[in-house]
Amino acid sequence: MDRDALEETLDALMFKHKGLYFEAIHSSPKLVDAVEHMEIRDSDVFILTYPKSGTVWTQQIVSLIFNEGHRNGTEHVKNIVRAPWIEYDFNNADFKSRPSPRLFSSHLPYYLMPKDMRFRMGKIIYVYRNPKDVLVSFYHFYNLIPNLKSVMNWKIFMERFISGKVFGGSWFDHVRGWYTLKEDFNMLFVTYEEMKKDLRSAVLKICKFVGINLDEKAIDIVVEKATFKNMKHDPIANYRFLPSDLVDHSKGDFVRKGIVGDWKNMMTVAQSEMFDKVYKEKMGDLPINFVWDLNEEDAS
Ligand code: PPS
Repeated sequence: MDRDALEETLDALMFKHKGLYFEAIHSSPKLVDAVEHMEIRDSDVFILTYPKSGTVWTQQIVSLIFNEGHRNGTEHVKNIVRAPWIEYDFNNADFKSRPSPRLFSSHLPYYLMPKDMRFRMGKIIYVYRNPKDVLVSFYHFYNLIPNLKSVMNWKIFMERFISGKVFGGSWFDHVRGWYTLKEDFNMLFVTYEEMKKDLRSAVLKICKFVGINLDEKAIDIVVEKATFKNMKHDPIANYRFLPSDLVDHSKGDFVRKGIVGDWKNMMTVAQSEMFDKVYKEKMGDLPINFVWDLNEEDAS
């Protein structure tokens, strides 16, 4: 497939609304618009991420923190039911009838969130990850889309990621927007890399933020059930329930590699340097540090 044909195929998977690209099968402009007017309860907890930054992992952690039945294994409810998406409709969830505390998931930028949240209503756990690993994870994710695997092109995908022509729009705008507006919202910032480095501390940090006190044993269970080893084989975390015309499960796992620094296996030196340059231009003025590799611990 030549470049134009591939770009056309990728474009057809999305729609653009209010400056952002959305996956077209589970969302619509109407659904996105409705989010703005969603009624918020103070006890609501939102797992907020740019795609491929640790959403499913955080859904697992938060759901384990909130639900004893999830910890002791008596409930096998899908993550998307425990913490439904607000801008994507997978299961026709009726938000209003849900008992508090309600958990939600979203990839939205700050400006499309429910209006009430600008008055610090509800809680947001914002998980972010170094963008080179996000890009690589995203590329592999697109390869799971039927018919794309054989035609995907790493170089073209990288260009599209940098220009924000992927599900969720621009990583740079997403992180910058949320970070800059953080005082307007009731937010906790957690990085994928800190979760990787010390999962227990990240779990405790989240517990403190959402105001839940678990005993040591319960914390042990949350941590154990949220390890990569456990989630790698969990059919729910891997979206195995999605039909094969949406996800080609034979091509790989959604919970794929789960490491920090996988970009080194994908990017050439020239590509990495080009990305660094873009990163510096777009994010250089922000006091955010990323860990690009857990061995190096370099934050630049
Ligand atoms: S999505 O599509 O936006 O909801 O994807 P998201 O869940 O945000 O990101 C998927 C990546 O998260 C990794 N993951 C984990 N890493 C470490 N530990 C655990 N437990 C874990 N669970 C999910 C998953 O493997 C994807 O990253 P990559 O780099 O592709 O492996």
